[in-house]
Amino acid sequence: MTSAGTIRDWVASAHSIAVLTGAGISAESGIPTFRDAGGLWKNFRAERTARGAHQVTDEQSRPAALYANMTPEQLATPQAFARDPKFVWEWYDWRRSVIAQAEPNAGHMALAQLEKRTADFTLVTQNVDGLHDRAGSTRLLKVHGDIWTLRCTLCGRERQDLRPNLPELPPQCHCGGIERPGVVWFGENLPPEIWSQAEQSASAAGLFLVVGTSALVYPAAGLVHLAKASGAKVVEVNPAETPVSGMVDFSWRAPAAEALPQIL
Ligand code: BV8
Ligand code: ZN
Repeated sequence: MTSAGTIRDWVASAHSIAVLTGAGISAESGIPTFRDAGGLWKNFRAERTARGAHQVTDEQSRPAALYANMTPEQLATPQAFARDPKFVWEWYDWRRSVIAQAEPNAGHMALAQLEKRTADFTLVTQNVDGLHDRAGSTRLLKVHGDIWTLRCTLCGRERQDLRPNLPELPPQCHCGGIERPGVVWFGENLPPEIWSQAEQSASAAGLFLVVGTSALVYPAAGLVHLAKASGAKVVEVNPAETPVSGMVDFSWRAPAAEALPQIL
């Protein structure tokens, strides 16, 4: 029976370690995941409904049906932004306000510790929340971007803006262009340089940890298959089964903040 002890041995004997994280590692910090019941979308809608007045005026101008059952996959797209940048920004501004109230948890901290103890370590995250940065991770590849980065859609200028609620939505660049969140939307390519480093780390890893992801979004989920095919020991940490649970060496049914400190 594979135990925390066995994984600690794999950690100790691995010449290089790579990790892939998803929204699940930030769940215990109070940030809704994309898919779980509460979910990033339903909370946003619930909160808007609760706020009442503001929503009423806007909604009248929006075909309610269009948004009623929109999914993150539809909202996090260049098409949705082109159609209604203010609405998409309200979702991202709401998410920024939720993330700003959150703290990195023991799962984030354990990975920052593991980095310090491992000569060849790479942390690949799908999360845009910045909690790995705040936990002290430095060998970090943010393959889906960062919600705290703003990029001008006209001149391309990028800037960091850590204010939980932006004064103006959509925010404007000094060139007059509107700014978009510095994240990768569905149908958009991942940043090539960062992606090739992620692929390189997965294929070189002796131990590959996949933490808190439903492994449904590609090409990020493909890293698990790449690591396995390259001979890595693959350990999944997730309270629920996922499409990769059947191909990993050990699937640990536990929350990240509970499991990860045990492998140090
Ligand atoms: C692209 C940023 C080239 C924005 C995000 C191959 C097959 C099928 C489809 C495709 C394919 N290749 C491309 C596609 C299309 C698409 C895709 O994968 N679609 C999916 C939905 C089928 N991929 C793309 O569009 C990618 N781009 O391929 O470009 C191209 C170009 C043109 C045309 C075609 C291709 C871009 C994808 C990136 C999109 N941006 N985020 C934002 O955040 O707003 S994706 C976003 O959703 C997240 O970053 C993350 O990647 C994903 C959510 O997944 P998770 O993080 O895993 O979260 P989820 O809620 O799903 O699951 C949480 C898990 O945690 C659960 O398993 C749960 O059990 C677990 N959990 C809960 N609590 C805990 C826990 N685990 C541990 N501890 C706990 N306490
Ligand atoms: Zn600009």
